[in-house]
Amino acid sequence: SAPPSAPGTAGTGSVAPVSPPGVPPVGPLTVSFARVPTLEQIQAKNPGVVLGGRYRPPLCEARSRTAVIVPHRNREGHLGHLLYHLHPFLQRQQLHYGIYVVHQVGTGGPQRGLEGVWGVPREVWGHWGHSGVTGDTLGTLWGHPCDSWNPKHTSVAMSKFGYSLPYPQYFGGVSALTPDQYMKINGFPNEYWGWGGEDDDIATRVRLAGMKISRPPVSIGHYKMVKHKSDKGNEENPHRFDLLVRTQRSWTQDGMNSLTYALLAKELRPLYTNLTVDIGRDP
Ligand code: BGN
Repeated sequence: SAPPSAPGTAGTGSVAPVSPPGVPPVGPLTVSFARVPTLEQIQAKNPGVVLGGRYRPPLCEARSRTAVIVPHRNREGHLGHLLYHLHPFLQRQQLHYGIYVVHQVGTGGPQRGLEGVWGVPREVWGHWGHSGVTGDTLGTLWGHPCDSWNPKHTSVAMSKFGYSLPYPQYFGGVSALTPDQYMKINGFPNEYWGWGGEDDDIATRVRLAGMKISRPPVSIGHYKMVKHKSDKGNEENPHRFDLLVRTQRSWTQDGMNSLTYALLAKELRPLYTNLTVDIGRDP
């Protein structure tokens, strides 16, 4: 059934402009991972970015603000590639944004997956309180959404899946939600440790909360992943099948309303805000 339409939304028939006014399209990008750019090189190319990795378009007021949330652990080279491409993408879309890199430290045992399972730290809400994007994959963001009612899955064409969806309900990689949407699904689950299943849980939450997954066309949602070996401490989660069977019963109790963590550090770096959080350990 069709989702109820939210007041003030454009409706599904309208089309957002291909590129923001005054910004000439640059077309498809060639992304090479041959050399990791240094933070100094990235800073020099992005003079409009201020301390904490924030930017606002100089000639207009953005309609919303965007917090880009990057779950990160032990992949410094990847962060260089991401920042190098992401800052110019976001500026060309004339977004008012900030990039938040969230490092997790665990106190032992296998740690929670890298894919943003621990949710959006309250510190980010406090500062930005608007749409969030999570993921550890490079790609364009889908700016200026016409459909403001539904959560967005933006990484619809990833290199590791031959630039198509691996399965229709796939919600992994990069997604974008407004705070309202995030609260409607009670945030992300906290019970998944290790690799796999948490994105399927989030997709189920979206459905159970009466929303649908909204996606950009493949030509826009193109993502090239940095190749990497499976992370130590992020082995496949053997409990993920059992957890997924329980989502329908557990999602209202497990999520934003049960999230606990300690903020250990918050540093404003030139190209991003660095948050270090302790999310505890696998029970
Ligand atoms: C799926 C994983 C996702 C992962 C994609 C793509 C599970 C749950 C099995 C019931 N889901 O199989 O988490 O993003 O593959 O790699 O493992």
